[in-house]
Amino acid sequence: MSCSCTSSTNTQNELHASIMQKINNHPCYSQDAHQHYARIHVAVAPACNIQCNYCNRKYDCSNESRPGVTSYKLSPEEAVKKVLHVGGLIQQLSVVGIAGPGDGLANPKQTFETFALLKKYAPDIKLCLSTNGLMIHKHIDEIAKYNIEHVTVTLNSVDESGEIGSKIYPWVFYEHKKHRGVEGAKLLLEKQLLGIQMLVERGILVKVNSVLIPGINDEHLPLVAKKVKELGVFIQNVMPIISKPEYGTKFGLDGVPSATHKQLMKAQEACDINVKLMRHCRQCRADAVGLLGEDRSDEFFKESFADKSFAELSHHYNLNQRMKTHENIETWRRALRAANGKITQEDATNKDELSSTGDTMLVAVTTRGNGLINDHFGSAKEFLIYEAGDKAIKFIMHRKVENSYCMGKENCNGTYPIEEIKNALSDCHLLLTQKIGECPQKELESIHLTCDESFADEPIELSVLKGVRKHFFATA
Ligand code: CLF
Ligand code: SF4
Repeated sequence: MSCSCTSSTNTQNELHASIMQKINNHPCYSQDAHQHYARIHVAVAPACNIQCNYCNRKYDCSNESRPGVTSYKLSPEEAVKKVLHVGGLIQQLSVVGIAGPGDGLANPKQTFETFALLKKYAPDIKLCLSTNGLMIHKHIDEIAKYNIEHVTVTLNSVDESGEIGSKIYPWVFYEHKKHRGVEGAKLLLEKQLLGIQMLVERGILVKVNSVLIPGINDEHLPLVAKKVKELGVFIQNVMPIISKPEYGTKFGLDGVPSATHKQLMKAQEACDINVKLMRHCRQCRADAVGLLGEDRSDEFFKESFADKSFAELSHHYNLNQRMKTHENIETWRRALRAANGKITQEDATNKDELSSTGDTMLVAVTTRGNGLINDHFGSAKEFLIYEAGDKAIKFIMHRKVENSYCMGKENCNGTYPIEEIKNALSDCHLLLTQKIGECPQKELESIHLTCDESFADEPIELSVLKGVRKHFFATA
């Protein structure tokens, strides 16, 4: 006979194990998985039922994408053919998401037809949906029926008065009527909270995306985080608004600027107390393909898969080979974990958990994936940023730059775009990279950034800890 507290511990352990199993190979829900597994978005959902002031319908849904890029639209059949085609070539592909270009649940027919076909032809792949949350309550049974284990809801405000929401959403279209201003914002919030509650009750893992809009909801986001925690949401992703007049959005035209790294770090710090945060989002497009840090969408033209038969594509998808590839990835991850040891403190909310002196540094890393420091400084277009002390480290964010330092022989005009990189890394103390030339190293030293290539091809996390100990704590 077992006592009740033992059985409740067992239930909790089982719940934890089932969640870990669900997120293990989802690159967005697991920070660790994003170095190893890829996702594909299929652009089957063109329409939307609300208007966000940071969105221009000419482009993709900026709740799960960056504005300024358009995707080609796909029918459900074409979408599934694309998944089979890509999944055969990029075997780390583990998730299919529907994230626009409009809202998945404003296009329920296309969305659920796609998921139904995926269940049939690609049964090993995870299904993921992103939505503004207005219509979840109407489709909750279909979401459960197709075993969609991951749903992202964009929640930018929980202000019941509708004041903050009305500055973000000029209108909401619901049951044949356009609801404007405060009325629309209140209606949207009511349906979002109801929808999230229903998803959580069904055991579906919910991620909340919150767009950080300085001057509008930045001070309010900790309250969103608090609500998100109360609702049992798995993870929150605070995404900085990307805003420029040329994107043609209301905010862009009104001169609202993009949120800065500093503003994002401040907002993350304020929300971190309440909820587990996703910090590795790449604000990818509605037809994104590949690992989160890379964009391979332009490699896959419609002509390469649309006219092929499902039989031919299923053969190419090769379930058995994919299974073996995923087993190999898991073997590699186990080895990597053993090498890195227990040095990350993703839940640390104060510096003492990272450092015996209370001092921490920011460390930038260049990588092409697989959990290693395996990218040259010259070719890096993004940097992983860790906060590190002598005891432990914590992943903070990634930072992208428009241009890598070296633009390749074809594009080289004798100039090197270092200023943008210096700005992106201005608050960092250490750069760990596979290789860096003397000239850029001198440039970076001018902003007090130490460069070290002695950890080339080594596991990232262990190297970050060893790196700060070597350079700043003298305990290596
Ligand atoms: Fe796509 Fe979104 Fe699923 Fe991921 S993205 S639908 S949960 S599979 Fe990921 Fe891209 Fe960020 Fe989205 S990095 S924008 S959080
Ligand atoms: Fe645009 Fe997405 Fe907002 Fe719809 S939900 S208006 S597609 S950002």
